[in-house]
Amino acid sequence: MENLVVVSAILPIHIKEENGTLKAEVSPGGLVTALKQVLKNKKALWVGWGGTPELKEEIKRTIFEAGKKEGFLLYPVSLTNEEITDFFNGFSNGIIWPLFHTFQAYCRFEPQYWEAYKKVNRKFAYTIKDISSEGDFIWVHDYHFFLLPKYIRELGINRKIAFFLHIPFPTPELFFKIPWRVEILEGLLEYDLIGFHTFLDRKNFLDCVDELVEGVNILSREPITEISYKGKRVKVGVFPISIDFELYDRKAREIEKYTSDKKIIFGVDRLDYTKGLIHKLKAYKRFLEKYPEYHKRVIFMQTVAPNIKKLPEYDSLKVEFEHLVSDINGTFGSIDWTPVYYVARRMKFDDLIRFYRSADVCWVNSIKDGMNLVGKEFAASNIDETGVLMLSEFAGAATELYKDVLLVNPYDIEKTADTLKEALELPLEKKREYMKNLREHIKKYNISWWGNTFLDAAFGKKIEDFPPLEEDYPLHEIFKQL
Ligand code: GDG
Repeated sequence: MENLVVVSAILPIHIKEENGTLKAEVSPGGLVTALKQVLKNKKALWVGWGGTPELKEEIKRTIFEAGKKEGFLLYPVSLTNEEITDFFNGFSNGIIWPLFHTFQAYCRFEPQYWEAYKKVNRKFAYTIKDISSEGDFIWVHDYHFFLLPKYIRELGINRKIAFFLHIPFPTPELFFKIPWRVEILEGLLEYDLIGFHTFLDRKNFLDCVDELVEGVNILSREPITEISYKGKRVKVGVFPISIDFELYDRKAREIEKYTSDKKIIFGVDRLDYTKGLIHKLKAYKRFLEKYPEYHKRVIFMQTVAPNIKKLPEYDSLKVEFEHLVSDINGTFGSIDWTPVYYVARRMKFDDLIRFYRSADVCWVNSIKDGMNLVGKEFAASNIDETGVLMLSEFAGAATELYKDVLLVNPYDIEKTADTLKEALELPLEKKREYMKNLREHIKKYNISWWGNTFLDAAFGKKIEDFPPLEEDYPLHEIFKQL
């Protein structure tokens, strides 16, 4: 039997300890949103960090049971406190995440981070060896695992291994700063397929490979590029990720619209400097200064979901963001009007859909973003087709949706303020035309399209080829150990 084994740094459900008790929590972020929709009720084994340093039997079982309830087979890997600090917060989120999102100044190129990165990639390689069998397909996700296929191969395991990068790939100028740049590229080239969101990401990757790796031959062939390297062929493709259109559309039809005498501007982001939250507030403030006729006529609702990454940049971002919110509310607000409604917690899914459905403008202001699913979710939920998507040029989604959105450059505060006004005043026929086009596009190129296109290129398979997760599914050897 050929199984699908999925690897991501964090499982979709992780354990959190609160006042001495263990709680299973849904992990935030786009990777989980997307993969949950592809893998739900599929007999795929999902491997990742379980959220705690120790993996006692009780924790393993809690994760396993919580996963099964949601329709997933989850296999937690433990990380020591040192690995959480150096691999997760250090190399992955203190070097790769900022650099690949053009925040070079936030990078801390510490050699011990690199050592931890190698160690944890090796640890995952051993896990894959233990839990997979010949003929299984291994699907690895994101920037935490550039070296994983190399270590899997070193263990003598010859499985098909494919990789998808959920974040952008930087230009050579940025990538070359990494002291371990060649090892990273050589590690990546051990995958059978490498997938990116956009053609620009793929181009940047190929440019870096071309400059830095000896003995590669890039054979340009569309739609999938092939590289010959060490006697084998590596495929490199573009697979723009998407959402479960039907889920958002259906949910929106079940939920009552939020009515208000004010226009609703809506934003929902994880607390992350890449999302352009500070620039967004500055542009909103400028809008209120320039266009006082909108005072008391708009509500700006911004949800900022907490980030699992524990780094000083996120603490200072939160402080700066909250300072700006109070500055705007203190400057322009009155007893009957709060200009910014700030939600500092994860919104319930139903509330999220309600705001997507009701918003006049949904505002995605990323400084840099691999894709960004928020705009796509908004369009799928905006069933009345009256909302406008204001989208940063620097989100991968812009390369796909640019014709039917109002594009903004988040650095251009003045123009973004004007574009917000334009969005609020867009004639109804134009709004309908844009939203209709967006919805048609996202309905066609949905998450199943993404999953199928990727799995087909990687393994010659479709999602449907993997059997469903049955209630009484006989547990794989690995689960018997739990
Ligand atoms: C990475 C890449 C790429 C957010 N707040 C709440 C909430 N969310 C959900 C959104 C959306 C997801 O989290 C965020 O996804 P994004 O795509 O916007 O961004 P990242 O988390 O940075 O994801 C990104 C993605 O991977 C997939 O490849 O698109 O570029 O950075 O689904 O709805 N959900 C709920 N409450 C919240 O408060 N329920």
